[in-house]
Order: sequence, then C-alpha cells, then structure tokens
Amino acid sequence: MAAPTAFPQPVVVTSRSVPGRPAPVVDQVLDVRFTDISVPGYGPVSTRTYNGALPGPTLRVRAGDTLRLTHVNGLPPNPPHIRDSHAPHHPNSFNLHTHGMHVSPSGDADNVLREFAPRSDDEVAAGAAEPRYVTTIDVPADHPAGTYWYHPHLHGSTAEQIVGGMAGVIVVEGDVDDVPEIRAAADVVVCINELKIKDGKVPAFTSGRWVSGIPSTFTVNGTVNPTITLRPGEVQRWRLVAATAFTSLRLAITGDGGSTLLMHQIAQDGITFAKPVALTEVGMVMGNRADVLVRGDTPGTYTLKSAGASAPLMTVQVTETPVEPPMELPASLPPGRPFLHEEDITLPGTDREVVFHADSGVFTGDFPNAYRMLGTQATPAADPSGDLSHDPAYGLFDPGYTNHTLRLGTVERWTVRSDESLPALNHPFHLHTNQVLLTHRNGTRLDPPVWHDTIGIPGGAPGQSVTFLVRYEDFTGRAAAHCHQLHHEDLGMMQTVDYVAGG
Ligand SMILES: [Cu+2]
Repeated sequence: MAAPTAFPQPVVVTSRSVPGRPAPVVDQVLDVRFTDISVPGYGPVSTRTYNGALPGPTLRVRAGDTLRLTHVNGLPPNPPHIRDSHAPHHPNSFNLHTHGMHVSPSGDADNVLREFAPRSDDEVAAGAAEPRYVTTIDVPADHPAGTYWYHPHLHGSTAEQIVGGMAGVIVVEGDVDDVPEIRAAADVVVCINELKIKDGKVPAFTSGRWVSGIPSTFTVNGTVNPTITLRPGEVQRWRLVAATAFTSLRLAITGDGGSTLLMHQIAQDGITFAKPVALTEVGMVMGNRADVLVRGDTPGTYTLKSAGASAPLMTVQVTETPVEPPMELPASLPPGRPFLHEEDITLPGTDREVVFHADSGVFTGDFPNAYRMLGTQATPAADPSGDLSHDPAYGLFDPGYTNHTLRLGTVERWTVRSDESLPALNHPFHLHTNQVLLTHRNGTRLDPPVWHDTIGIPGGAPGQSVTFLVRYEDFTGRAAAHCHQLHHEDLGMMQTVDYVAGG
C-alpha cells in the first residue's frame, strides 16, 4: 500500500525491462549540484543535492535487477588542496556507496575508491560539458529484501556532503513484502537526515571545530517534523533510515498523556528477523536502518522523538474512523539470512581486532586530532620507535595499504573496541560488502544474534566492545571498514579490506 497522501515521500524510481538486457534495470540520472531548496519547517538552504531534492529519489529494485546510475557532477571546481590527506579535501568530488548492499565493490559498481570529479577551472573556461559517471550494480538474485541507502563516500569529502543532505533510500523488494500482514500495511519511507546549516549553507569543513556550536536540524523526508496520520487499528510499515553523520538516535513514539506506541521491529540493516520484536525504543546509530510495524491505538497526537533531542522528528496523529477489525501483526517472518555459528569459523584463533582510538591535540594546524583504527591490522606507523600518539600514519587511512586480506568462503570473528572516555566520541563500525552477525556486546551473548552492516559502539566507557561473525562471499575487490561518524572517517578513521578469491 502507498503511504498516506499528506505525508512527504521521496520520488520513487522503479526498475523496468529494457530491450537487450536480461534483467530489469533502474536507469536513473543523479544530478548533483548546489541547489536552493526550501526545507519546510526550517527555511531556505543552498546545498549539494541529488536531483534538487532532499533526500534523493528512492530506488526500488528486486533481487536480480540492475542499478544503472548516471551521476552528473555539476558542482564547481574543487578549491586547491593544501593539506595532507587526513584533512578534508576536494569537497566537490564524490562517488557512490550503496550502504549495506551485498554487491561488488569493484570496477564501476559499489566502488568507493573512485572519484567523480567536477570540471576544472580550465574546463569551465573552455565550456566543457559537465562530467558524467556511470555506476552499474548487479543486485544478486539471492539478495535479501529490505531497506538500504546510498550516499557519497569519497575519503575527505563525505561528511560535508552528507550533512548537506546527499542521501537516498534503496528498497530491495522481495519475500518479506509478501507476508499478508505486511502487504496490507502502508509502505512508508522515513528517511532521517541530520543537517548542519549556518546562514543558509553547510559550512566548509576547514577546521576540526567545523560544526561545533551549530545545532543539528533533523528532517524526515526533507521536512522538519512532518505529520503522519494513522487510523486506530491501522498498521503501517515504516522504513526508518538514519542517514545521519553525527548523532545516534534512540527513537520512541510518545503521546500527550505519556502513552507510547510500540514499534514492532521486523528488520535491522535490511535483514528481516524471524519474528517481530516489540520495542518502546529503537536505537539507531549513523547509517542504520530499522523496519518497524506501528499500529494506531488510542486516538491522539504522538511524536516520534530521539532521547536527548528536544525537537520531535515527526508527529503521529492517530485519528479518523477505526479500522475494524484491527489489522494484524505477523507472527513470523521469512528470515533475511541464516545465522552463522562459532563452529563455522574457518581458522580458530585468528580473530581480527579493531580499536577505535582518538589522540587529541597532537597535530599542528586546523585538524589537531588523530582519529585512528588500531588493533591487529593497524596501518603501520611512519616512525615505529617514535611517539605513536603523534605519528602521522599510525592507524590512519592509507588507500595504498591493505589492512585486512579477506578470503572468500571463510568465516571469521572480529572484535571491535572503543577506548574513548568522551561520550561524544562514539564510533559506529561499518564494514562494506558483507553483512556481519553481531553475537556479543561487551562479552555478553545476544540471543538471538542480529545481522548488521553498521554497529554502534558508545563512547564514555572505555573498553566497550562488540563481537561479530562474518562470511566473505561472492565479490572480490578492495573495500572499506570505517567509523560512521563521518568526519572521523574523513580525518583517517578508516581501513582498507581486500576481498580475495578463496584457496
Ligand atoms: Cu568515529
């Protein structure tokens, strides 16, 4: 079912059959340039957009389809880059990441090592056409059905582009949509963006204090606090997308009298659960998706809010004629992926470890903090015998260095730790290309485990850890593992992974 008409939804693009191609294709131009948009509830903003909209179009595919996306870079020439690669740079170049999707990281697919550069000054002066970059992604025939998203992912410019609103939702249709109770529910995209706007613009990322003091403006589908209506007894399916760069969300729906509407979570990060899980609060870190079923209850006005944020993300009006009898919730679901088990680990005793670690005030210049990924496969120090806290390479992203060589077909266990004492330094861990099965938090087993592509690790209590199992499957090529607090990633909190053929 379609979403309620008064509630904003991004433009939807679906796959179509194309003569000469074996599978349906989403063939879409994503035009990127500075656009003057009006954010309802906030006001005018001049920002980089996909197709002049916040968020970009929702791309709907089925497993086996192809995404053929043509980016036009209509941004101005890049300003000169005068600092090292661990300072933000080329803010008008970008690329494409299909976050959470199990697709090829190579060639012209989900390859975050490509650069979609704008015209140079000389090319503008010569009247050259705006450059176009084609991405072709074949979605595997067995890809899990669920909610994913896309955003630019070029090291050095990701954060500035995301906080300006460059993000869009990808829906993979499939088995879960055919569950009768879900088929009967309105299918609603709830894309949450976190904008940092000053004087109608996203400030350029020219210092570590870049956006400090600028409050976040949260939008849902491009509007501040839109209103969705729900009839008593009606069930809607909300595809919650945390298309954010800075802030972890803890979402609850509360009414005037303190009543709450339950969220029945049916999927995490695009992977369907075995059965719905009823929650009063849904935690989402930057990059997460949570699909939830919500049923209208006592009529009244409710708000969807995140703990710690004063402003509501959206208003929920439970109103009008009740649905009789009330719509049902499904008792069981088609699980998106089978679980992995410790016995599946291919080479026991070869666990990988990542430690998120920031050294404050160690560099000169505008970016004094080092955001490092340490542990068993850290990027080597420039001077191993020197003061590692001041080292300009240790644990920092180096596209020419392979941190993790990952053989297809193997199952491994990773532990990711934070040693941050500041709560603000939470570092969500995101691995590209393969989903990971979260089995433990702080050494305590989860029952059941939960598939993720991005896992929150709160700061404030050094030693917080998560443990996951992962099987590397189907696709070779170089990809990334990184912190999804994206200004940390731009400043170096990223590692390379190289998926190689098994053997
Ligand atoms: Cu971080």
